[in-house]
Amino acid sequence: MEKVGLALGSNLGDRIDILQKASKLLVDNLESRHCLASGVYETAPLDCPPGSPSFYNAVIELETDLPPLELLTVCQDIEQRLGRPLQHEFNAPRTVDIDILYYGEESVTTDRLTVPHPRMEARAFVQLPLSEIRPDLAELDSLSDIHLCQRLEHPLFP
Ligand code: PH2
Ligand code: MG
Ligand code: MG
Repeated sequence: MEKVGLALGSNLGDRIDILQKASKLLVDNLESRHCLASGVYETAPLDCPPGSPSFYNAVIELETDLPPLELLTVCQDIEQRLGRPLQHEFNAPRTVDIDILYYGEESVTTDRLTVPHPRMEARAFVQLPLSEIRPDLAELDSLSDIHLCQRLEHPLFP
């Protein structure tokens, strides 16, 4: 069993409902008995097309026996079930994006997947929720976009 960190983001549709559904589908599909869930943050879009709606972001940690690429397939299947087309424009608004942040202590470099996530360190919309569940892994100093993240009252698991 490996502990895996997953970043969830939604900026299209009923964002809280979609994040809650995605979290439940992940726990159910992975049959994970371990689950750490951050709060949900509303965050300003970073590196997205002009006029993109704001995001809801959260991070969860689960455990799985699946190897990294099979875990990625599960994440992509759930993205599609929740209305995200498999082929999509770069950073276009999406019902849900599920990114693998870390997979235990493993590094993965393939065409489909790079773990740890190459951009997770610089992003407040990842580091802030991560700091709630794994403060040992988060680095909050020197984040330029931290003021663009607002913690909401909605729980990920209602
Ligand atoms: N995801 C991106 C690009 N930009 N900005 C915010 N605020 N939240 C995201 O989840 C996000 C983003 C690429 O997946
Ligand atoms: Mg992403
Ligand atoms: Mg993604």
